[in-house]
Amino acid sequence: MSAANPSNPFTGQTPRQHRSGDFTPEEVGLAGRNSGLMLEGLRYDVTPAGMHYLLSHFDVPYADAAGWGVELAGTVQNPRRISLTEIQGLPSHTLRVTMECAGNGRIHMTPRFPTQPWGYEAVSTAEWTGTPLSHVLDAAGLQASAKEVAFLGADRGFDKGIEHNFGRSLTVAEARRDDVLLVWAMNGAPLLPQHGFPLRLIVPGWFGMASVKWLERIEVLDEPFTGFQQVGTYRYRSGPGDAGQPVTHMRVQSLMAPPGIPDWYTRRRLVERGPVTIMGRAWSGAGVPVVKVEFAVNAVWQPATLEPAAALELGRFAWQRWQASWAAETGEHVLTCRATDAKGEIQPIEPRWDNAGFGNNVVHRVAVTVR
Ligand SMILES: Nc1nc2c(c(=O)[nH]1)N[C@H]1C(S)=C(S)[C@@H](COP(=O)(O)O)O[C@H]1N2
Ligand SMILES: [Mo]
Repeated sequence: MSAANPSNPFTGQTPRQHRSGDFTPEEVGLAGRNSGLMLEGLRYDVTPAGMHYLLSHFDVPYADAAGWGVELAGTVQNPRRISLTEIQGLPSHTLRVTMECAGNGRIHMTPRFPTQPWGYEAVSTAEWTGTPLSHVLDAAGLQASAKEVAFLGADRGFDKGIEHNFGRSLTVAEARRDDVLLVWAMNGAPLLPQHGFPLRLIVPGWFGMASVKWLERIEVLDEPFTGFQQVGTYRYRSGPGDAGQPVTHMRVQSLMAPPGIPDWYTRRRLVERGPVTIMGRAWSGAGVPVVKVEFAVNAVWQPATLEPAAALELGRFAWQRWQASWAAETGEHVLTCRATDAKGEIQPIEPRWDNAGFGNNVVHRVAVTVR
């Protein structure tokens, strides 16, 4: 560690190296703070708030709703502060949205990048109530030169030696979509502190990092946003030297609720022989519906029954239920599911490499013993 900059004790940190095998104490510490959806929770159409997956980079801010407001700044006609009460007075609606962390599936890449060690479980669905962001952008009055809108949270910390508030941006066109919401309620109740109380952004169809929590500042920019969470991470990169491509929408994906009962430590499943109904969920990004789910026992594929995508606005961004029948025979088995979306994208059988483990939509496999 360098002593050259006493105001930043993290500048001289050794870059993290990819690794295999045992998890580091740091990875285990992050896994204890940031929880995943317990896969049995896939049975709920809407994930109960306390079961919703969680990812917070820094500390959860201790926030007071009474004094909360959002600073509107940058290339706007009326730079101003808009209070939470004023935002809540704007026309509101509720959207059912499936949100997935871009790092979901990271531990299935070998070697893995040491950070939040997600398996399959960083995904959930909630009903978010708020006002379209466009109402607030209209109140500020965007100037013609505006290109991007940046969203800054109240949480602050360091990553790779850089001190910053968590912040992300969208192009003006994307930010103006009527499904991009400023949200104050989750599943009909005020946001929980860890999910962004008292106000967050929800960007349906995108990976979770776009949905900035504890939103306190909106900055309209004439040029691309260069905040750390926009340019220093969330890029698909083949290796450390690659500039890469931005991580944006979710990829086609499916999961199953593991059948039977688990072993406490290994999570291996025990199922009784005979007919078993397997259920799960499938989704994709950018509001693209899933059109096919397949289910395999020991790599022999069969079609699953798939609930059609909701035609209604309420469910356009929500996962779809699927189910399949299995005549379970005594022995050891591997169950697998995979989805295909309306654009013809299909989940890969083996993970695609990414330097930081982003965007892994490899098929879900569950090992089962039948007795
Ligand atoms: N301010 C702020 N917003 C944030 C984050 C954060 O650390 N700080 N994490 C992002 C990431 S990476 C994800 S996946 C989602 C997770 O939202 P949840 O914790 O409500 O499930 O929030 C996003 N918004
Ligand atoms: Mo994330």
